[in-house]
Amino acid sequence: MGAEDRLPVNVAEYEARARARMDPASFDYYAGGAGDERTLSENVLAWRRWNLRPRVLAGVGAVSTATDVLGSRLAFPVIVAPTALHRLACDDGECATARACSAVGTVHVVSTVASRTLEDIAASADGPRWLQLYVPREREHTRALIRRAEACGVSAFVLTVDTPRLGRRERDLRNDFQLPAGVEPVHFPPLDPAAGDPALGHFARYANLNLDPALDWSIVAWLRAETRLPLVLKGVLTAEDARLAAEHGVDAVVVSNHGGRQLDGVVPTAVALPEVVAAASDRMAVLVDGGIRRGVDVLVALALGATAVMVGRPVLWGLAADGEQGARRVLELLRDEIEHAMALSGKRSIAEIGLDLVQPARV
Ligand code: FNR
Ligand code: LAC
Repeated sequence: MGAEDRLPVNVAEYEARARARMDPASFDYYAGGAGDERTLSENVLAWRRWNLRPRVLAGVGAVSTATDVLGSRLAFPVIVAPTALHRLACDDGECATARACSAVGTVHVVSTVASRTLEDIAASADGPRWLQLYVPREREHTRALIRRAEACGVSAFVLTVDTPRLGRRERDLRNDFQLPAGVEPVHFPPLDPAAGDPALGHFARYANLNLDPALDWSIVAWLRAETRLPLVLKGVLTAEDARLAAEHGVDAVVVSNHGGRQLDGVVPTAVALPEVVAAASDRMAVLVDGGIRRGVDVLVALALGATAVMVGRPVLWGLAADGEQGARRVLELLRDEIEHAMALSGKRSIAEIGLDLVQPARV
């Protein structure tokens, strides 16, 4: 049996398969980060700077990975992060992702930069489903998107706060990354080809025109007045901002550096997580994403105080390798790795995972 015939056995093998199957510029858009890609690689390494402290004879005949986040039931504590343009990976795009999430029992966070409409996504699979928001200058646009999302059964909104403008991704500049024919951010207004900074590639120009760099904390009150659904802020890396988020009454934050795609050199999320948890986890849920590739990374995140994690690229690799089935299998691999690591470290439920499970690696 050749390597191409058997199913990948981990996320890294899905990445290799995605690389072999995708158009190189689209792969680079998914895989790449800002600047020297320091934060991109440090995100992955930082989870591995923790070791587990397993307990024995803990009666792990039955292990449950289930948990709840903001009223949504998760079969395991991994949420699909909002990522743009799933049709770069497979034709069904976000509709395939929605079916994969529904099959495994987790939340799909749909990006504002989706390449399938919210209505088509909602028709493809039952939720739970949240919508990530980028807020352009014309607030009417966001108001209309919120109404559409509510009509589609979305159960929370995720405001991304680390992107007043797009990060400088050198792979995309080098490739002059263009959207392939037929793949579009369907929730953005159509691009005027003459608008925006001509020094940037087509996609970056398009994205920047749909971001409001002047956003400040007053947007939280504006969103609160627009919707009664839970509000999550994604992209918080400091205790200061976590406290402000709690004071503004948000329901959760995601400790995130956008997968290393925004400001290169910012702190890896595994390092930022403890200070955010200390500042605010008594007042709101704390989620985390960035560089999570293994079930044991998820155990470390939960031990450090996260309620659940999000994964971005792993799901894109699954989609690119094998469409809906690939995305589903990536999520199942993570679920099985979490269950296995819980059994071998003596944890029967998510609630039993605490700070005593980890210690800094000293090798
Ligand atoms: C993203 N991310 C992102 N975040 C967001 O809020 N809105 C978006 O549209 C996108 N788009 C996007 C596209 C691609 C190709 C990637 C890789 C990422 C960031 C994403 O939600 C998440 O924070 C990171 O992907 C987490 O890091 P990992 O799991 O990819 O390492
Ligand atoms: C990205 C944007 C769209 O990371 O969030 O490419």
